[in-house]
Amino acid sequence: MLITPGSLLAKIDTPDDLRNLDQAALPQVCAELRQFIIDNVSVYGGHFGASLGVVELTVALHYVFNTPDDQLIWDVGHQAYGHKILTGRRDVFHTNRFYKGLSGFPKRKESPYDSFGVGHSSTSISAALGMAVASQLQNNPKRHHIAVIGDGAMTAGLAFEGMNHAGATEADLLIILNDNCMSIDPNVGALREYLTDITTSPTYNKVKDEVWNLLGKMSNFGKSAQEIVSKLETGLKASLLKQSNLFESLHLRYFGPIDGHDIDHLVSVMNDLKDIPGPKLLHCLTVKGKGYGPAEKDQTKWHAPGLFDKVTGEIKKKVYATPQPPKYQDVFGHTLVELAEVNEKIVGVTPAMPSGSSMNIMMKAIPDRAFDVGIAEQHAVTFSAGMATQGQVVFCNIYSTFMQRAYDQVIHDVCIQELPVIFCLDRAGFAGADGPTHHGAYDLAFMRCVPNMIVASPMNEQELRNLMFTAQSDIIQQGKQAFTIRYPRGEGVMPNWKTPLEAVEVGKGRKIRDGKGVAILTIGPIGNYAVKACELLEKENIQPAHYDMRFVKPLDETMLHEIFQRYDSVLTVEDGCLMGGFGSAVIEFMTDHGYMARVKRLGIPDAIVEHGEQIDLHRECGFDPQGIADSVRELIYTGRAVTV
Ligand SMILES: Cc1ncc(C[n+]2csc(CCOP(=O)(O)OP(=O)(O)O)c2C)c(N)n1
Repeated sequence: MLITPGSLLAKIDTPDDLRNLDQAALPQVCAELRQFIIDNVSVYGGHFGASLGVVELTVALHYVFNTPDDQLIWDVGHQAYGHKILTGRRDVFHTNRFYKGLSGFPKRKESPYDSFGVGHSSTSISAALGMAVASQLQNNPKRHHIAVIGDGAMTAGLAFEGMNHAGATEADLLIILNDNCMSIDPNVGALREYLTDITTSPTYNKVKDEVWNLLGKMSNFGKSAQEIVSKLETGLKASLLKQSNLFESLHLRYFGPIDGHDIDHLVSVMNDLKDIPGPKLLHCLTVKGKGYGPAEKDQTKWHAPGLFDKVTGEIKKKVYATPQPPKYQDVFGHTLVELAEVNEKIVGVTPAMPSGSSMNIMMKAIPDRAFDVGIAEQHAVTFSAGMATQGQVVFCNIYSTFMQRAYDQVIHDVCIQELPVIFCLDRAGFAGADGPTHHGAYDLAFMRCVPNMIVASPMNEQELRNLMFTAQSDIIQQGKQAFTIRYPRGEGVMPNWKTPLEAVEVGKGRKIRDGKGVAILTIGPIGNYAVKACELLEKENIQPAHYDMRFVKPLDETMLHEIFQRYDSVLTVEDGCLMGGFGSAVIEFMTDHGYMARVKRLGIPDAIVEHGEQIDLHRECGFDPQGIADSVRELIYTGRAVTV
């Protein structure tokens, strides 16, 4: 479906075209940009509310600053659709997030206007500061560096590390705080309260307006006048405004709050700020979903709503004639409550993903034992460790990709101290349309090498429930090991998933089927592809055995002895990186025990795999059902494996 831009937007091929427009035309540009985003996302999907909320900011930034020479860095990048559309990607925007299409996030390879690749939050300040300091070193004092960061992303330690450093420099850095009171779910924590205080304080706002007017008047009078105003402003703020202390105490000059939807004001303020040296922060108030009623009303739902009818606001859901399997995240959420109702020591922790992880089910059912700690993965892990020292049974749910941030905490705060924290890693394996920043490719490799860590992955819903049941059991909790359970994004395979809870023996795999010649060893839900592959091969009278190993650590050594004694060809399959992952573990076992089988490993190669539907990416890497079947055939026909 062809989406036609409005008449002004149709002529903006680069920000230069935007900058050639009269400022009076900008409200129309904003309206057309907003409409173009609505038209596109309703039909092609993607993130939604965040981009609508920064339409005016986006237009103002490209209008005032000389991009791409001036460096503009979007934090997270899920709000950068307007930026992409204004920077030469309007006519291919319908490919956004599709296989081989535009990335859903800024990406350096995609455009010179994407100064920094993003996806994970809270990197913008550090990256922009790095650029600003490099500009100083390279004697380029005219270049501006702008980080646009949401109030959600601002809660992360990394953002504060960046500000702490920035405040001790003279770097030309402008931080735009895009404050909409939302993360994906409502933003949490003391910073949120603080920002609300600043925003609503009448004293502060009156003084701020006076200072601003003065600054505007004086800016025509040259540098010394500006310096006087600047001193006056700082003095006023310091003496009168307790609320401004947070940013200013970090030596960032604080401006705002201003209405982030008033395009004229934004342009004039940004023009003023261009001439103010050093690190500074502009606090803009915006509404997530601005301009699209349903998205303004239910901001969490409209963060990434899927396809919808833009006229009625109805989100389109596929309708099925028969009951469908649930999402793994929902099995997690409901099972956690089921367990927590019996085991009072259970608590849940999520870093800013209540809806995404379905921790919100426990937050609703047992609010005092479920914690959203903000975008703070490192804190989430150490906070969990702290609770575990006191005997709480902690389910810390973190997306596999975001767990990368908290690796040191896993080692230093959990495993070295022998604390039995339970890590549930959602979105393990290929994340799909979110792409390489979000793929959960590495967790098997980085978790299995840490001592005092059990690593498991369920092949279906029942297995997930049983692993969770096992992890919270006294025998595991009285042990000295953390317990990682990784599962993917999306639906499982069991419409009737509410099976009775049963303990699983740690380090025990499951034989799915006996076979001849080749044994397929899988870990996690990718095992269901192997089941399909076996069905395909059956028609050719090829009958590989299939084992769901269930644990990457400890491996089921009894089962592996049986496998290497019976089969001379082994195929391992994992939805994770090949280097150091499950297949590597199997090969280590083989050499450690003197076996000499032919082993082929399927998984994610040592390369950045881009975005697309999960199945497209599995196919690309050769471990979709067809790819698995092909590998079995290869082992059969080119190897020593014998079928009878
Ligand atoms: C390290 C990390 N943790 C979690 C996420 C998931 N995530 C994506 S957007 C988002 C909310 C960001 O809130 P904010 O910065 O305020 O932007 P808004 O969506 O409100 O515009 C979260 C938690 C992420 N991208 N990176």
